[in-house]
Amino acid sequence: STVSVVGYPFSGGQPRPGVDEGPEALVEAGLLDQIAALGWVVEFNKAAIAEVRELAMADSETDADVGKLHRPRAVSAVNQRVAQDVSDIIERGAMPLTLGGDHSLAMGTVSGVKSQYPDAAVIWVDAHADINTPITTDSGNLHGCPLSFLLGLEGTDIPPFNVWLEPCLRPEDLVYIGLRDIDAGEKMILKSLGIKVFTMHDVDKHGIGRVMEMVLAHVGANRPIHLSFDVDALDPTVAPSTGTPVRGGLTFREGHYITEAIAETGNLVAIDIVEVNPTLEDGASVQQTIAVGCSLARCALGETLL
Ligand code: DIR
Ligand code: MN
Ligand code: MN
Ligand code: MN
Repeated sequence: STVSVVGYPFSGGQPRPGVDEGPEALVEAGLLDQIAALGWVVEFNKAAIAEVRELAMADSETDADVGKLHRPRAVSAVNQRVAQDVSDIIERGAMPLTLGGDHSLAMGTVSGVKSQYPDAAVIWVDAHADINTPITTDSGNLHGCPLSFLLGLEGTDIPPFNVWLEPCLRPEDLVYIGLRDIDAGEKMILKSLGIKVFTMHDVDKHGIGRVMEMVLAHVGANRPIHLSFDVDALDPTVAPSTGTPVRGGLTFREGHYITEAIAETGNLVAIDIVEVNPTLEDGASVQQTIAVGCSLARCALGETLL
C-alpha cells in the first residue's frame, strides 16, 4: 500500500517563525526512505512545499485580524488546499502523512479525512486542547482553535472559513491524549460537550497501556482512525524544538506506544506530525526533535510491530 507524504511549510497559525521549516527538515532527515524501507510505496508531493509557501504569502500584507484571530486569510487559504489534497489522496487509495507546519493545518486534514470517511475518529495527541473558539481564544492564534471550527462551535461560522469548511466532527469522534495546558474556556467546552480526554494525570494514573485500551474502546472497532500528533505532547526533554513546550509530557516510549497501539488496530487512515520547529533550541535539540518526528511516523506505519 501507498503512503502519500505532503509537507505544508506553514507557520501562520502561531507567532513563532521556523515551524514552516519542519516538513523539509523531516524529509531531509530521510523520512521518505525510512518509510519505504518498511515496505510502503512512498509518494512525496514536493511541489506542495513551494505552492503552500506562495499561498501563505499571498495574503500576508492584507491579512488583518478578524476579531481576535491572527492571519485568518492565510490559515483559511492554506487549509482549503490541505483539505482537498488529503481528500484526493484517500480517494486514490493512499494514506496521507501530513508534515507540519503548525497545528492549524488540522482544519484541513480532518476536513479532508471526514469528506472521505464520515465515520472517522480523531485521536489528538497534544499538550493543548486546540479547541478555543474565536470568542474564547486569548492568544488569537489559530493553531489553538482548529477543533472548534471542525466541531462548528459558537463563533466559527465566519468568513473566510465558512466558504469551504463544513463542521464535520462530532464530539464523540474525538479523543485526546497528553493534555496538560488547557485554557479556562477550553475546559468549559470539553466538559459541556463531554469530550473524552486522557490528560497526563490519566497517563500517570493508569499507565499508557491502559490509557490506549480506553482510547481504542471509546473509538470502537473497525472505525477509520485519524492520528493528529502535535510533538509538544512529548516532554520537552524528548521534543525540545517546538513553539509551545510544556513540561511534564509524554516520555519517548509513551509517545511511540500511542502510535504503535493505533498501528496495531489496522484502522489508521491518516497521520499528522506537526509543530516541529527546526529553528528553536540548539543543534542537538533540533536533531533530536526531527528524529523523534520521523520515528513517530515510522511507528504509526508499523515499524516496531511484529
Ligand atoms: C493556547 C495554546 N491554548 C492558545 N495553544 C497551543 O493559544 O489557544 N496549541 N500552543 O498548540
Ligand atoms: Mn496542537
Ligand atoms: Mn500543542
Ligand atoms: Mn496575539
